[in-house]
Amino acid sequence: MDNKWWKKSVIYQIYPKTFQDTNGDGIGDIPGIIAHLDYLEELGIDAIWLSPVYCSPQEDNGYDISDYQDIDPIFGSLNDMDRLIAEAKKHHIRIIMDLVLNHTSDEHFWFQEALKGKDNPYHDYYVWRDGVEGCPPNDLTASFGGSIWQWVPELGQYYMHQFSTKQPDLNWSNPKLRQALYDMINWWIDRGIEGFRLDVIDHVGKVPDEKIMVNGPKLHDYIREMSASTFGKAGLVSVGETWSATPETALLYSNPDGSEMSMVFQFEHICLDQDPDGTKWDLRPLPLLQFKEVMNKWQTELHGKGWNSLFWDNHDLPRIVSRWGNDSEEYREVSAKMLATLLHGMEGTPYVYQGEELGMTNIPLPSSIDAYKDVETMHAYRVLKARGWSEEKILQSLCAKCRDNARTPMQWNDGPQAGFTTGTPWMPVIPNYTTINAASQVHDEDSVFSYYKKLIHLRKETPVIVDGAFEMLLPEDEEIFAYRRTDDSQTLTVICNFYGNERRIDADSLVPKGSRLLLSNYKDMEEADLLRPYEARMYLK
Ligand code: TEU
Ligand code: CA
Repeated sequence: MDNKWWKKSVIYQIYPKTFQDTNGDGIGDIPGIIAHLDYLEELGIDAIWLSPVYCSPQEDNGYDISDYQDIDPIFGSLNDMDRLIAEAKKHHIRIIMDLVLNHTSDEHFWFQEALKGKDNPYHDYYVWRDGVEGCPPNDLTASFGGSIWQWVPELGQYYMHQFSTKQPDLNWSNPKLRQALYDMINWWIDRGIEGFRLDVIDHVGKVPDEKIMVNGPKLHDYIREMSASTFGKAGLVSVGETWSATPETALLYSNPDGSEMSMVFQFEHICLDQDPDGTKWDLRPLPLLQFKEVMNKWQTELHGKGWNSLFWDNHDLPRIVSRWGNDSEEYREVSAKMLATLLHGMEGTPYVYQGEELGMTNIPLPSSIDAYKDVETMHAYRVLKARGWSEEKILQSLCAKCRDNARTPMQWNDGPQAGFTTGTPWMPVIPNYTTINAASQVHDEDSVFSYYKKLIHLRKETPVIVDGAFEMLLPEDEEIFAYRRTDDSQTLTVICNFYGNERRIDADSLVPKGSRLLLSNYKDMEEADLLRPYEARMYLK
């Protein structure tokens, strides 16, 4: 096994806006992260992936950057960032920054200059097409609504934006733009940043004239050039966000020769609980057999030749316990632990999204759209209305899937505003903070927090979890997710009852003789052949 630190590590994602406010303005900030480094060290994570804290008009909560080399005053200052890097290091925690390189904010200096004229040196940093007003170059639509083409009357040109109109796409075919991005990345590396998450990196090689948005012909050349000029050269960790990834492309992205990135986030499993011909709002229950096939495929096809990332949640996704677990009072903890066991026994680098380690839930079904704030949610509301959906049906769908679910304040304690702020939080706290919060879990051995802590430690102590070969057990079973990991000296067996009913199994045939129970989400094993609701077990031999 090679000694890359991130192969034995767990990375924790922080969405700074809702992690911890320290000055009462209702918005989380960098000093708030520094204040919780003890908590994160206690959990045992090795690195923080920090969602964007750069200067931004916050159209898309920081994924619209107006200055890559400064911190938005709502989050603090560059000085605070330097302090975070230094303090985190004392806690043995590395800082991974989010790089949004496919687009900037329209308020970025480069775009402001680009608007000044076709011969401005920054004009070609963005994607422009001449056209006739009212006739965009093609009919492609943007993620957050409307055409990807926005008319600028002063220039008689359209600029391209795959997300909101306030997020103009950068033109990666311009080598000057690419170099400017690499210089910026190196400036952060010099400040002590130890890794990067690359937002929608599979989009940067777009060829709009051929309607190619992802996996453009130059994509891998660009990534290799960037890596060789920046994080790859420095030997840092890098993770690409790639909704289009297949195991085949992931083998390129995460080639162990280090020429591209360390790993990518793939979303095949994440898209299974939607109508395959529809959008994420067209709900369907998770098809367990298909889910098992997908996980099996990624585990086996990347083994030894690439590297997986493992995640349930991030700032764009609903909370896993509400999604594929059971967030009722009775089963919330046990199902959150089951899902954690299922994921943390696999090969790859696990990511924990803030609050996941507490079993934080989705926002309860709201009575009106006013409960939500996200630009994607607002767009979806208009689209679904136009489809003729009832208010009730729309809200149910948004409740299940919208990104706001992940963006409520972190639940620190049962005091006012869950301890997140002394002011009014920019996003309301979920009322269940009185029972689901960090303060009540950190010292409770049976809490979801303590369970995550154990899983994180197990990865460090158990080589087979890091790089053992994966084998799916009971592939045809419609209720149980079970698998085995093996290397030369160890065998790990993971058995999870995915649902809330009891199930009989033949433990002897699944668990090798001489194995011991490493971890379980139930206190006492009553009967080896009986799995209780959401029961999860991890055995080691
Ligand atoms: O997300 C990529 C992306 O395509 C999302 O819009 C995704 O499809 C959606 O959230 C799922 O419904 C990244 C960031 O993670 C996201 O927060 C940004 O809004 C987006 O890029 C634009 O930068
Ligand atoms: Ca604040």
